[in-house]
Amino acid sequence: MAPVIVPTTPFNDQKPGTSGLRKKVTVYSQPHYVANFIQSIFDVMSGSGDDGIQGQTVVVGGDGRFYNPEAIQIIVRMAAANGIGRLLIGRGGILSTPAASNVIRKYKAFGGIILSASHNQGGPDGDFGIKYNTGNGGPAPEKITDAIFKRTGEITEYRTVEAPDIDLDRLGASELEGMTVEIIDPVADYAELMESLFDFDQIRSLFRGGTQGGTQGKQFRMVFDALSAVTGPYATEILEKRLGAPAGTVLNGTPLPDFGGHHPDPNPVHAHDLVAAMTGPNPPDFGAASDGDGDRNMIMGPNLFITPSDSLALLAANAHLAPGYAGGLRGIARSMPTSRAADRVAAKLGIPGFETPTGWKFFGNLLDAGQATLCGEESAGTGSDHVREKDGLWAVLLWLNILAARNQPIGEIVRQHWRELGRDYYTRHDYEDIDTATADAMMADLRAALPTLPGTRIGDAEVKTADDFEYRDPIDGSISKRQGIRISFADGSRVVYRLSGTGTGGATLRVYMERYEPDPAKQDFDSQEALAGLIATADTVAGISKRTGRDKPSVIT
Ligand code: VG1
Ligand code: CO
Repeated sequence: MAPVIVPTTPFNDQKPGTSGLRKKVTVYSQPHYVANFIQSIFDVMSGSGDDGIQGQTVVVGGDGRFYNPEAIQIIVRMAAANGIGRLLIGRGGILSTPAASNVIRKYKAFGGIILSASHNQGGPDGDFGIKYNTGNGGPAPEKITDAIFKRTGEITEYRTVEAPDIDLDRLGASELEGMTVEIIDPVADYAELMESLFDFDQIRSLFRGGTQGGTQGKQFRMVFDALSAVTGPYATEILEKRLGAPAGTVLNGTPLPDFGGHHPDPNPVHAHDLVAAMTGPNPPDFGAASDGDGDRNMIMGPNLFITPSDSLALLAANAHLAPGYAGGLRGIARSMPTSRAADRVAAKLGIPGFETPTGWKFFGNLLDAGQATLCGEESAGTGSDHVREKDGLWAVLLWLNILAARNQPIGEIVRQHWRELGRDYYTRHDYEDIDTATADAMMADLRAALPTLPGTRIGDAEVKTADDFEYRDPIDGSISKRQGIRISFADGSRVVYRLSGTGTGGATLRVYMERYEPDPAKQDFDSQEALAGLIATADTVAGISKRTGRDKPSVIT
């Protein structure tokens, strides 16, 4: 049957942000909205001759949120009409973001379409998202997302076929208008990859009590909160089935289209079940959570929240204890607002440390070029060169491998690290859903003030440098401007301001604050207390409370 050509007109708001195009479900479910964006991806990737997407393998999967099945059926029909050779789809239309990255790489696919709005709320009034990943398994770089956006503004028609919905639940191959559709097990390939990186025997014996995980005389216990999102089946298979953790280790393990009404965002506010389990008189030895699409992680010890920035530094310092990293690391990359704890580890190991803009797409070139092995973001994203996305469960397994190998409680490992390299007190304050004009004006005024700030005093603090972060990719030379305002003070502390690029309502201002504390006697304070002075300074410099009328942030991590 010939493809059907459907006339359409452009939507003017299909500009991908930090990670794909995120919009409310009510926006995405408008007629032609998904189709226009998908056709724009296919048009941009069509190339000429052999270098285009036609005839190639493409991976499709999402985090299972509301509207996932409907969007996948639209994509399947359009892929057939656009001459895609083979689609690999996770069963039920589900693939975690890191699992999708792995499938793209393992099966040498041309690219992948990932459906997720990650940590954003789901459900009919929640958010949906679509992201294109290239053949390296990573999010498309800016030159491709810019081209896709340009195309969405010119589109006049899209191609589809008339065909019934395919059965997303039946494993195996079928054919649709000359295209092969293969439904694959979403967990199997990923679990195999994890087994190749970590010492599963050693972790198994940790759970069996063979080593004590530092909690002498009692069995090692952990909880993993999947937040009713995509990692539930992955965590249950790997932690409970393959590694022998007792049933019940995984909390909220069944993925729900609306995540049970919660934000699937692993931070101390939204991962409340995890925080409750890890707080109190007799908590488990180790706790973790992941986000909507499985690429983020949150790590806790007994009565201890480990910031993602510290987690990155500690994983880097100890990665050699896992078989996959026994040969050492090539380099460590962190996003600009992530604390400098990782840089101290890079310096100690004598390897390069890189500072990139926010968003995983900026790590791709460094990973592909073999210059960085571990990457991380303060927003609870950590990963390595095993895939080209951040990977929540991977981080949890690396931690488990380290705990099993060191046979020491996690709190002791963290404090020892601080004693040796110093502690970077760190916090992020988010002001969500503020008026867009107010947020833009605040950033514009900050930018305008940058040249005059160095040398001035704000309270006790003296500004040393102030700039708007500009990144030159060391591999392809591309330049990304206006990636966040950085203000450093004479005592080495730092404030960063940027606006979120993943929200769907109003603006979200993120303020990142950090201060280095080398003195072991001063490393055990609560971070909000330890940073109180800097928090006040950050408010004064930008006039946050005055301009927004908010007396406190919406979320503190
Ligand atoms: C946020 C985080 C960023 C992360 C991005 C996607 O972006 O800050 O570090 O890469 O989300 O993560 P923004 O622009 O809102 O600050 V995910 O897990 O939502 O794919
Ligand atoms: Co995510």
